Amino acid sequence: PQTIFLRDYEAPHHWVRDVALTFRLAPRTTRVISRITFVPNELNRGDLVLNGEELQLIAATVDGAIVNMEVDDTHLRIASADLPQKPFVFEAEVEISPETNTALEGLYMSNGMYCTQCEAEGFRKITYYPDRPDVMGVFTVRVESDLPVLLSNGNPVERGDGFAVWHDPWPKPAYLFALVAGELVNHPGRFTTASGRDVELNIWVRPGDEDKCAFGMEALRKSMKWDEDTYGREYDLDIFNIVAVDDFNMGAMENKGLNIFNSSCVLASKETSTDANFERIEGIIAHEYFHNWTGNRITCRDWFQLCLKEGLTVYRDQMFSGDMRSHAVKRIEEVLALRARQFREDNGPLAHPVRPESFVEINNFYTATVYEKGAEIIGMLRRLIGDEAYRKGCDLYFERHDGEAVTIEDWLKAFEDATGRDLSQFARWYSQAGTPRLKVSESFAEGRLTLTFAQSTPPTPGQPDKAPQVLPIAVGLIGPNGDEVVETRVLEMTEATQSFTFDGLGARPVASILRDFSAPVILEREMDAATRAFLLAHDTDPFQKWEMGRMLAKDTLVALILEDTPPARDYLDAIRAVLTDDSLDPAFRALVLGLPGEDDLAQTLFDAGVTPDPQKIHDARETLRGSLARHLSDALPTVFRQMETGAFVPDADGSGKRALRLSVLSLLTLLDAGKEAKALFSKADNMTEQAGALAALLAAGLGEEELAAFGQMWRHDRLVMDKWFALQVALAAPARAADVARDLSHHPDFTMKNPNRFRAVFGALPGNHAGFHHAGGAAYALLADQIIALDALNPQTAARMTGAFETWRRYDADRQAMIRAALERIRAKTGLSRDVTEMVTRILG
Ligand code: HT7
Ligand code: ZN
Repeated sequence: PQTIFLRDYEAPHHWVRDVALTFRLAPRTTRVISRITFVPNELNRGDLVLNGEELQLIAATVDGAIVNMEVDDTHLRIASADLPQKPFVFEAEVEISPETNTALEGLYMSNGMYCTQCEAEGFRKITYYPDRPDVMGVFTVRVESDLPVLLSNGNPVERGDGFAVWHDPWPKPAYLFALVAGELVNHPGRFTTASGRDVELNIWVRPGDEDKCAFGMEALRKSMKWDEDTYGREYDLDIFNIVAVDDFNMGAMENKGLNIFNSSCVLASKETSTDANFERIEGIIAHEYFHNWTGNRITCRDWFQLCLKEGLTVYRDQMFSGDMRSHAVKRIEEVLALRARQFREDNGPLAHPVRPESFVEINNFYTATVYEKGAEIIGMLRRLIGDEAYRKGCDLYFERHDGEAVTIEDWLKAFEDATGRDLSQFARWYSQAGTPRLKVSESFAEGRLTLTFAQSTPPTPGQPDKAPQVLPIAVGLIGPNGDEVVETRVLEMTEATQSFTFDGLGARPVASILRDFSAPVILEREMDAATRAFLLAHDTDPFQKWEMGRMLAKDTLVALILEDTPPARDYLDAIRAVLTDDSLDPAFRALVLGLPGEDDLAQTLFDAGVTPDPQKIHDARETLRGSLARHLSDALPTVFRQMETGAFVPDADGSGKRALRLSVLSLLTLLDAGKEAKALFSKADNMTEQAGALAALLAAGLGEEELAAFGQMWRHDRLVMDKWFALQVALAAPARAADVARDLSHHPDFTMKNPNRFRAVFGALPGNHAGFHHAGGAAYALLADQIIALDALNPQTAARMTGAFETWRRYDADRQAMIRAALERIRAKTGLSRDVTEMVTRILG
């Protein structure tokens, strides 16, 4: 397959002025009639090059006349010599087959409903078009079908018997095109913008799901208000539609005025959704809505600039969620996710810069690095320049580039111009892959504390050498009596090695370094357990406070794994102090009680030069859970009762209490043979507690009956059944995990055609670390079989699943050989997609 390079970017030969599309919908014979006005690009004249895949061309003309054209599997090309050298109209009629489109890209069908997914390059499966984000056009769409609900982008202009016409006045790239047709019902709402525009809001769902839309609607209204208050950005159409679709490759899509959502990311009710689901839905609704400005009004020049819209929009949704809930808790959750997904990626064969320099299949670059590290970069920029300058730079960016398709350079230039700062070194964050290691050493003499930092970034594929990056390091100082003696200060590190001093200190303080996780680095700091416990007790920065508990837990687990050393009493007492401290937010206490995951521990051991043994890691974690349960046995029942919430409200307060209650329950279950968990399972009136109780039982090797009851109770609810599938695999005993997943893949409700269901089983399998890596390699072989089978239907989702193997070089020679064999078997499959081929090749290295 062909590799595309950033350095080869060339402007298109033709711009698009306007596009009129007519869709005559039929499951296997949809006709798409297009009328596109093209304008030659004076600065880069050449042939008309249109993308087109899986299209049956019926007819095409230029200004009404038949002209010579070359058509192959991927393009339609008309030579410049055969084209008018002024604006012209290209008309085409093609036929496509939505019903047989299992890749879920382009126009496809899901439960009898038509829907589209065009990002990144799906529009080319709908009609011939310059399917690249720098070509923006004004779309008018006529949808013809007998289905009752016919939707497209923009505002409705006409509705008649069997048809609807939509017009979107805002020029947009093809990847933001959307169409939906089906038997849907709506949950309506309204929003009046700051300037007085009255906007109709709708969430469209399958009949029966209408009682699960209220939370999403409220999240949408809050997002609209927040973007006005925080960024001065208003909505710009008369209507905003959201549609829930069951078969969807990712979470949601920000099509202009017509967001399409994976139903798991919008439908919510207390009976069927957990607190985590509610939080995620609120965040994703906000994310897609915020794209209206960061992505839609200002879009990307080319797909290498993906982080321009995704990193920024993730950062915006994170800040929104912090404002709606708790910034402290949100930040810890963000760091947990960043380390688990992005650091893991940055540390292995799939490492790539936030702005990659080449790709084979762009769908493989919707990664944690582009999204989450991209968001961290925005956070660092803001930390370095301050809140006011950040807003000034954003305002300038919006004012300067509205309606344009731009680059990271344009983004940074707005901040350089707004602040007068040179951001050329900062820009390395976009081009250098890998997670910087930051070593710190400390000295104290005559009231002066000196912190000396040294940064280095390990080699990553294609990038052997790295230059120093700009690191904002937030530091505060805690005096020996536990009081904060110096409040948070942001040190700006630009050199490979650099020292910073704090003067006028009476006694030697304890430094709290990298507060709020001010830069996405791995901090290497020598620190004894007593100092960690001191900061856990006294740090005023919630992230650092949590981090100290985390490190104590990690050290305890590593000592258990390597030397069988039982947990130190000091550690257990420190955890008890947090658990029983009523002045602390329950959500925070739950986070401190949570132990590092097995994958995290495997990486920690590998970094320390030890080959991880997955079973040993699993056993050590279970041993520590047992020790904690016994040590805290008197406190657990009390906290369990204190955290009862009464009526279910999916807010920060309620979800925090339930999180702590369930963490406690998971330990209690190890002591009471599941008595409390069984009782909670049967009386719970909400999914958080019902699924939490079931998880506690399964983790303790109990809960057979409850599992069966859960499956029976929810057999008609596809989203809850996804939980039923996933829990069994995630919490299976390591020796049984592959068998459980295999058996579930033969369950009558298992289908490969639904990505949510596939992920529930085969996304959960690598999540069961000791199960996935169980000796013998059954899980590796099973996952490889499944990826091969899925690839024939849905290459995009199949390619994502290969990431399970990205850490293969951590393990022993036997495991490496088995994983290599699995990957090579996938790669050898005839007809393998470009998506999976690229991923497997990169992972093998
Ligand atoms: N911008 C979207 C990314 C996306 C996507 C969404 C659904 C299906 C396939 C997709 N390919 C790319 C989602 C977002 O980041 O908001
Ligand atoms: Zn996005």
